Amino acid sequence: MNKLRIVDPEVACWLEKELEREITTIELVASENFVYEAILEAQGSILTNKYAEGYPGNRYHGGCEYIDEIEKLGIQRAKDVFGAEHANLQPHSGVNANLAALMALVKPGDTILGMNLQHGGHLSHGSKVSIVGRFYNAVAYSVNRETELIDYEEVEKLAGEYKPKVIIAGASAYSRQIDFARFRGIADKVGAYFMVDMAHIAGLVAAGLHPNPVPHAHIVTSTTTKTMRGARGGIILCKKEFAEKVDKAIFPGTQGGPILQNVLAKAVTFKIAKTKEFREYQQQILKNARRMASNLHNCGFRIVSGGTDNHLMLVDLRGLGVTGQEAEDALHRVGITVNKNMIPYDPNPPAVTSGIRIGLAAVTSRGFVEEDVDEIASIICDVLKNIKDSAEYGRYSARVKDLCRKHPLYLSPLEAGTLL
Ligand code: DSN
Repeated sequence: MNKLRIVDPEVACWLEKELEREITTIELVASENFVYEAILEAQGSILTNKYAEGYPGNRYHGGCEYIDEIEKLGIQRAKDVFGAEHANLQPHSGVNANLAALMALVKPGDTILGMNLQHGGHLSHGSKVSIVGRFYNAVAYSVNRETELIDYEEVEKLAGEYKPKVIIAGASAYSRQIDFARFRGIADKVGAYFMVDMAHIAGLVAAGLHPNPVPHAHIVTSTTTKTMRGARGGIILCKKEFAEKVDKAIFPGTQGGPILQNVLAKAVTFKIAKTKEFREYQQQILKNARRMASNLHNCGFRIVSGGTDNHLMLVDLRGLGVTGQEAEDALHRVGITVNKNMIPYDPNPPAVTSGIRIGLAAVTSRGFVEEDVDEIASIICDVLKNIKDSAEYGRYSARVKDLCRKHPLYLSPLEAGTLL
């Protein structure tokens, strides 16, 4: 940061503050993570200088001989990790990946069927406030009111009724495994394409700890952040028959030049994803998530759907008479970061909510194990059960700082190991 401090001390100061925040607080936002230092180096590299519209061997700018090698390597690694026939590493983000995937499969005005945003889906799966909801005739499926699991019977019923051209599976706030084979069966029945957005669970999929959607879906999109713990940005995986359409939907369809430092970082992400340490990391995420859900349950909180199969959970706070916003604010004051989140059939609006979402990927990157999760859960429990008693907040903050000191950021076993 030496140069940045000289050139722009004002933003350098805020950047240092953000680093301090990350080091001194407990990060439980389910879509966030702490990347490997190799990823930071790749994303801060001189590839930001380069333009390379097009694809390896077929560019619209000169001087791409090394870029081509990097992108080809990244594509090959992505295909290896997920068993895909084709990969595109250029989407700037998960939403860009979803837009391009839809552009490759359907025309504006066509009907698509995705998961209800308020039941755990993503904005870009058809919400009216997203460009996807404006371009396409989006219909949404729900989770069952009793089980809070995806209602596959409703998916089938809606698919029969609306005859969508694409059915989308994948979620931002769903803690259970998704039955991709069942989705594909429904899609085949009505002649729809099947698309999966695996952004949240991609790391678990890469490690073989969540069923892989790639064999079932026509197109799979993802980000390489979240559980992948890698580059900022999106990817698209697909069968060979969609390769050309997908590539054209990214460039020139919806993007210009790729962000090459991110493409480089994606290549590194996929190299790391093949290591034994990465698999162990993903296993620990699952152990930590289960431990958190069981501790919060024992403390009297209701976990949506009764538990978790992945890295996250939704906590229903209605029993405490606390809203999601109040919980987020109170936890923030003691140094624990979560986000308020709608629970299925939430009586409160999105800006208030009745729940919080908790993810374990980031703290697991710091080296937190089950006994540390016990302490986080105990702090959450104490804060939320005594939310009005702010005199106690100092004590809770001290417990948070103790945990952060125990597991300093950016000194994980993987960094210390022989790989990087
Ligand atoms: N939907 C955002 C989240 O899950 O936090 C990002 O994908």
